[in-house]
Amino acid sequence: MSAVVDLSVDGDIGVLTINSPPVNALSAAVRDGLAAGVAAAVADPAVKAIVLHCAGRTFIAGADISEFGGAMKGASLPAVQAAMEDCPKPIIAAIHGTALGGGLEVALTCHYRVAVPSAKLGLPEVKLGLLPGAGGTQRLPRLVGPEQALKMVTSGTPISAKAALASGLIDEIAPEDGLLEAAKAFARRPNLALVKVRDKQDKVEAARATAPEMFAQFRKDNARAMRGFEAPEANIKCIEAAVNLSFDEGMKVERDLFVPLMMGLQSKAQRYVFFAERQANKVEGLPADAAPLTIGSVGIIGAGTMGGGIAMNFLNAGVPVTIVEMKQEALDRGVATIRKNYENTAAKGRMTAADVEARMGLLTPTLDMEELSAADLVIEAVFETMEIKRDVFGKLDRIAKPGAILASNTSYLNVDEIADVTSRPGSVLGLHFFSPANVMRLLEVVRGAKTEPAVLATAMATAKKIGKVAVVAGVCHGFIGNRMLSSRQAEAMKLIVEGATPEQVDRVLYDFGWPMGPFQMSDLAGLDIGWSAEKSKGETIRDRLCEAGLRGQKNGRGFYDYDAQRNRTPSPVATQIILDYAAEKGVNRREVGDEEILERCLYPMVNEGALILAEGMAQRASDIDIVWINGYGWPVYRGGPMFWADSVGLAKVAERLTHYGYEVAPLLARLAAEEKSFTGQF
Ligand code: T1G
Ligand code: NAD
Repeated sequence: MSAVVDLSVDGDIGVLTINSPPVNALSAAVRDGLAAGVAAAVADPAVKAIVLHCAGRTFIAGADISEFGGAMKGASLPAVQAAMEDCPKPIIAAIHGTALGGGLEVALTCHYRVAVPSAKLGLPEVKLGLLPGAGGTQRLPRLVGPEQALKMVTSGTPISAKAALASGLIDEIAPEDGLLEAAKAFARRPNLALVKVRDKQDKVEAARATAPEMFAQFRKDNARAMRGFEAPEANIKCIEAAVNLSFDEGMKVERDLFVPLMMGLQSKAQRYVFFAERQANKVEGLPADAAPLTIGSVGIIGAGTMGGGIAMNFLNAGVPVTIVEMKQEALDRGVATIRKNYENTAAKGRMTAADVEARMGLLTPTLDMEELSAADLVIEAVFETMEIKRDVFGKLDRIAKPGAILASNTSYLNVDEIADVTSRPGSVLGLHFFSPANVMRLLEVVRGAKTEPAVLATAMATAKKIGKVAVVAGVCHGFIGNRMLSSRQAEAMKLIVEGATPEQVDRVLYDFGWPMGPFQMSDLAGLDIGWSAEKSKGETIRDRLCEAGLRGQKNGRGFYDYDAQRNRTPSPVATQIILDYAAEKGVNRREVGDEEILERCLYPMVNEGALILAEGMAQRASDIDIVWINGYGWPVYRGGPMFWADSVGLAKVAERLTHYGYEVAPLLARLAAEEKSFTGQF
């Protein structure tokens, strides 16, 4: 047939096989191959029915995202789908791996669908700032009902084969190792009708009467999660059209809402992030033979806020963990927190009591660091002082087995200085998790000056194993994320001294798309992180807030006062401290506009990002964006700070930085002058 689609005939069954690694995406070649394959099968009198099957690890995982934004070549997807739906011979989709996006939409134009138990089926387009643009929003509700379809297209989360069978999305579950035979057997059923999903009206009509309430309630329940995104509401409108309009009218609504999303900046940003996340895992210059080492057991030192969360990642992946503390009370507290977290998850039905015990069963608490002698990887999460960390690594160096990887979860400190206290600096690196460590997807992998390639490769592979998005960072103060965060926090502090209020600054960044602003975040993290009463001299506003006993949410008093329900109101105490500080510094406070706040909080971050790139502390600009999206809540539909700066225009960013008295980073100045961008996306 074609390089990527083959038609073989087994008796009276034509088997169309797509073989286009890595994920059989619907590229032009695949579309052309499908069009030719269906035509050939129709023309072959021996063929009574057709099975659509994919080689490799998955069924079609969607349209080829890398083709978006370019001129479309080859057969159009609607044309291929029409040829399949209107085919005079039944077509059975044989699904394994993932049937996603355009892939599921192709399966929905087949007359029947068979899947193996491990298969996942979904329409994740909303995660790319899009909606299913090949009939998915009109055909899916006709099979599974509008309510289920609504959940699937607005969450983008695939469902299991079991759930797909229960909802009517598929017709049969095949044996895990017998998919093709089961699909052929299904195709040989006598008198198989040519069932066109587009003609199924029962479920949409049945929902019509109660639909308005259902859609209104859904919008209300999901308003917070959908805030700032354009695509979710467009998806909802399409499902509404499926309920209220004819199939063809609904298809027009889908098309009319799809195109502006596809052409829009949000989807451009989210597609960029899709590839950037996959790129981040690739370490430049790593020798091909730097094979990852096996991590069969992990040691963690410190069972505090971070140690406990880090442990859960490995327990979740079935890796035994030995956790060490200094005092029994701290150890008990740490272990109890882990168990409570699991029990909360079980209480929400997301895991069973047996799962809780299985994970806790993999955890060995101890006060004796010697028990780490067999661990393949040890992660230190003790207090953030160089002295304590060097002391711990000195001891660890004598205890850990040869070849063990020694990692620090330090937020800011110099990993090389920690490594130098050991006899094996090549086995040392930073593994910087983000709080809560069992939830946040980001892992900054801090490459030390002497970190060996295999150690780095192991860290990247381990990150994938525990479901983290790993980004390589160089050794500098605060690595990528915290280093840029410092510049934002510093500017935010200046702004409240000059006349803005913490509430105003927080509102501006909240409206930009962040879950919360810098002052709310400081209150949540705790105003006293890294603060000591002994050393405090009231030099900064934070010093003075802490000296006044304000600690943030943990004691209900910070930049905001918090009631028992955690509702916040601006703190008169904090406000007065800020006013007194400004007066003492002789600052004439003034009205500060929202745009100035946004520019002064974000442009310096970008400038710092340019310095980080130029120093090689990040491999690529998109890595910086992945850090901010997965570690600091940067709104994904704005693509991250570097992509966003490109969308604003680097000439403007440079001009505004100069206007605010910043020295523009040389890389930024050069790219602006050459009308280029950080990410190559503009
Ligand atoms: N298009 C192009 N490349 C893709 C791709 C796609 N749809 N999916 C994956 N890749 C590449 C990916 O970049 C990586 O490349 C390699 O495949 C392996 O992916 C009309 C508009 C399928 C669950 O959103 O969710 O259909 O880095 O590392 O962890 O309505 O990939 O090796 O060079 O992620 O095993 C909708 C996207 C498209 C699904 C596999 N579909 N893919 O995960 O491997 S829009 C999606 C995934 C659409 C229609 C619309 C995952 C996966 P490289 P990977 P994985
Ligand atoms: P924490 O104070 O909650 O916990 C530290 C734990 O280490 C305490 O329980 C303490 O008893 C234990 N400890 C100290 N010295 C020890 C030793 N010699 N042996 C065994 N246990 C010892 O602190 P945390 O917030 O979990 O931070 C730990 C590390 O993680 C720090 O380097 C911090 O900068 C970093 N970090 C923190 C966050 C965060 O948001 N809290 C995020 C990322 C990284």
